[in-house]
Amino acid sequence: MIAASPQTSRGFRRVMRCDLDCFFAAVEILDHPALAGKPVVVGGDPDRRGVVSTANYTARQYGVHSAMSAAVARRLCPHAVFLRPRFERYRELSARVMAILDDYFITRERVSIDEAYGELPPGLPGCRRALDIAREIKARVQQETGLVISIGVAGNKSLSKLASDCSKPDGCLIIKPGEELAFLHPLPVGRLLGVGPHTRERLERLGLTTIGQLAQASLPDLQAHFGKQGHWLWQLANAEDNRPVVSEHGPPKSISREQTYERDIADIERAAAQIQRLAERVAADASDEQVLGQTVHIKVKWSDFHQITRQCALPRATNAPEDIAQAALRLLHTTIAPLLNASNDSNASAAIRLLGVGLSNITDPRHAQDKGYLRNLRTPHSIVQLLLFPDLPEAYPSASDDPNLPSASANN
Ligand code: TTP
Ligand code: MG
Ligand code: MG
Repeated sequence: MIAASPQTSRGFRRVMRCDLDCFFAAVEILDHPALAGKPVVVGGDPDRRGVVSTANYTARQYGVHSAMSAAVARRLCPHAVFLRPRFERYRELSARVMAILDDYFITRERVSIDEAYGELPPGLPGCRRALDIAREIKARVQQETGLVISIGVAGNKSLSKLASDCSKPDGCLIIKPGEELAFLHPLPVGRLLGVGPHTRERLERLGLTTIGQLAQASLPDLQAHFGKQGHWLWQLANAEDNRPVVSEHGPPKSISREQTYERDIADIERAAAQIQRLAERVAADASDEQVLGQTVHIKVKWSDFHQITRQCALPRATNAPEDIAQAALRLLHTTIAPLLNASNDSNASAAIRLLGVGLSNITDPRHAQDKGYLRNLRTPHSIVQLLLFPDLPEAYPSASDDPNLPSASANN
């Protein structure tokens, strides 16, 4: 049996997943209080093959759900109020919720407009209880935005997602270390991350209807039926998921600039001047991000829309404009100029429509993965958390010995 709670000498993981309740519909009700208590469906036009984005919990009682045809939703719940989405307003509230979450996490990973994972400091004696942090987040989201957020906390991402989903609406569910399998195994296999209706049917045909049965199944058999996915599902069923919470504030994978030209470029001097300009902008972006890159690429889209990229490695990582420009110009002269000259002779329609310059193989000299952590230091809440986290002791009592460790499961 796999150890379900990853407990190390530095404490056990506490991953929190936060997801707003019926987000788009909740915003509409917030902005139009007369809708309170009514079934509300947000999405496309029921008369024009529209699709439901979401429905509030009142409309869900009639069987309305995301991704169903709006016409079907109207048949199921004719007295519902049907509204078109207002994405700008949703983005604004999403940003406000994410800013609240940033006050609490070492790392915060936004996974969609209304949900994020956060990595709390590891569970150790004397630390702030996950349940108290979750309750405070719920209260602040309610007070500062008027929205309801549901929260799950567990030792890994997939469990915390399941916990928050199971807690909805307006829920908070903590899976304590050691309780993972008791929570997970009675659930139907369809609740597992990545198990859609098709995979669920195939699992059920093999007699695997609960997550517990999947956990007990033979791994080679699962791999034979489902390949790599079989191994992954078996791991999830055994509460094993080592995926880190990754801040989107980490270094970018690449930095690039490109420009489409009103008039196609047919001569190499004009192309070189543009490449120089784009390279300088890329260097400025890299410098703003405080990162270096060791691969430079250029991109060319010809007037017939055919596109090519060419890249080269630099001897060292850099964000100096002269290094990037020199490499990009060398690529232009060695790989693009011959094609441009050839096209001038034979095929005038192959002039340049778009040019781009990019920097990749990025490194952050300040170890950018700590950026989110440093950003958190600015806020009073995080400082409180850090003060509660003095030097990590070498040895400490087990979870069950410590009254300060997450000790309660709660709904609402
Ligand atoms: P979800 O968090 O999946 O759903 P929800 O917030 O509406 O409801 P729940 O309480 O179950 O979390 O999605 C967030 C928003 O994303 C949702 O309000 C509307 C939008 N969305 C779509 O536009 N289409 C979809 O198929 C889904 C699932 C969501
Ligand atoms: Mg949601
Ligand atoms: Mg969501």
